[in-house]
Amino acid sequence: MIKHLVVAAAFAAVAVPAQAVTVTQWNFNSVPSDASSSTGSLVASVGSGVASLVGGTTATFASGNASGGSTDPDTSTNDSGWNLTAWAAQGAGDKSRGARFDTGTTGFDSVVVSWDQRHSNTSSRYAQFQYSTDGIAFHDFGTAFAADPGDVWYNGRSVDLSSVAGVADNASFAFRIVAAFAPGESGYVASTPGSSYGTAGTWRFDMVTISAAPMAPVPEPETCAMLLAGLAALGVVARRRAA
Ligand SMILES: [Ca+2]
Ligand SMILES: [Ca+2]
Repeated sequence: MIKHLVVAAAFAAVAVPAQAVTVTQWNFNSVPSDASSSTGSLVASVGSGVASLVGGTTATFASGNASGGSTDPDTSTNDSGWNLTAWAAQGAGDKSRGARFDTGTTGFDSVVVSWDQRHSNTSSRYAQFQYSTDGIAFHDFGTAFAADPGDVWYNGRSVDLSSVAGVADNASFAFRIVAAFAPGESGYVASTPGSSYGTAGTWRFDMVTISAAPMAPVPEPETCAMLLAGLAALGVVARRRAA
């Protein structure tokens, strides 16, 4: 009886998937609140990580509430988004400018990244998500996210990296979101139809979130041996009792 319970418990521990948790998140809001969206913070609001600019973009903080708003539960005047501009010239620098986030995934698997993103009318319509497993080389994941039109928040953009080798349990994991040429073309397209792409357009980020599942600790070989020995002993006792 005891043996059966132990075996059942062991299988249950293996079969139940760990719940996803928020590993790192940026809401870009000032701490403490200063009631101004034009001031904000690049310090992660949950966990830790580094947010940085890629390829010559510059950034300010601007409202997370304007244009319909992000999903930030803080809808006060302190709700900021990270507002990027200074994009590459038309026809140049495909996938070279945007935002980068270094978080690492040590101790976690089933990694999902999500974020809210507002496109201005003249900003690049296409936003390509890229990941890195060494912090150096970045690889496209999926096709680019497309905005149509601009001056709108596209909330809950999400990529599921759980099947990508090297993403789980990796201190060097990083990702970036960069402006991409229109598919099959040699230049950018503005987010709003009829507008012209401009280097002064803006992308605004909010609620950049890394969700993942804590990995079960891997038992040491000695622990496995002890567990098997224990089960064997229980089996002997059970047989003796049955005899
Ligand atoms: Ca503020
Ligand atoms: Ca915010």
